Amino acid sequence: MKLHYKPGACSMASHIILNELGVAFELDKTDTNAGKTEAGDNFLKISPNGYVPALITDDGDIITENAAVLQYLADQSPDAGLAPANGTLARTRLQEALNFVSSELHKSFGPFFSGTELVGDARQRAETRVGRRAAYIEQSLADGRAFLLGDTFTVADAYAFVVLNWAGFVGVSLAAYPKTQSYVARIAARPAVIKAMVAEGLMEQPA
Ligand SMILES: N[C@@H](CCC(=O)N[C@@H](CS)C(=O)NCC(=O)O)C(=O)O
Repeated sequence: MKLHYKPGACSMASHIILNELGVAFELDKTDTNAGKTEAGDNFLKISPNGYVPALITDDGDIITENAAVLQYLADQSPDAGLAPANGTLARTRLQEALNFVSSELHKSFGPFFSGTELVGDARQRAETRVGRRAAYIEQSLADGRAFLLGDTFTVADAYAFVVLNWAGFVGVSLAAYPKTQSYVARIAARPAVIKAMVAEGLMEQPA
């Protein structure tokens, strides 16, 4: 398998899951602005929307969209328990969480990455919107559960972690959401996460 990624982008969720699964894979650092892959291919021919993640399976099929890539990866190794079985209510809950992370939490960070400096009222509005989405995560963790679906880490947690981790990067405080902060720290400590962050150049290898 090959994962097209950009350092620190949402594609890191799939990178984390590939590490969690311990399967063989290649990485291709992709320049979405230039539309070029590290190997020199035209990325728009691989992913017509021009964004990561794009996963190329061992059979050469191309899968895009975080929610689809993450579930595909989890389904390759069902014994790893990174997604509940298809057809169950628990799987629907996973899809509910993945869709929330994708269309609500992830997109709430859009204004911070628009390429235009975010100041004044526009920044305030964007911060408020991130805060609303973080508040929902906080509420989801209110019963003391360790992860979004309960006490088991799933692909939705990898995706939520990557997006929540952007808060520090763009200078948005999550201090009002202590359970969410602990949740982020808990996931950040996973060896698969550290490995992905080191490989993407986001942190040094811990001693
Ligand atoms: N709907 C897509 C969105 C993916 C997305 O927003 N990818 C960003 C990185 S987090 C990207 O590649 N942006 C570059 C671009 O749009 O040129 C998904 O869920 O996979």
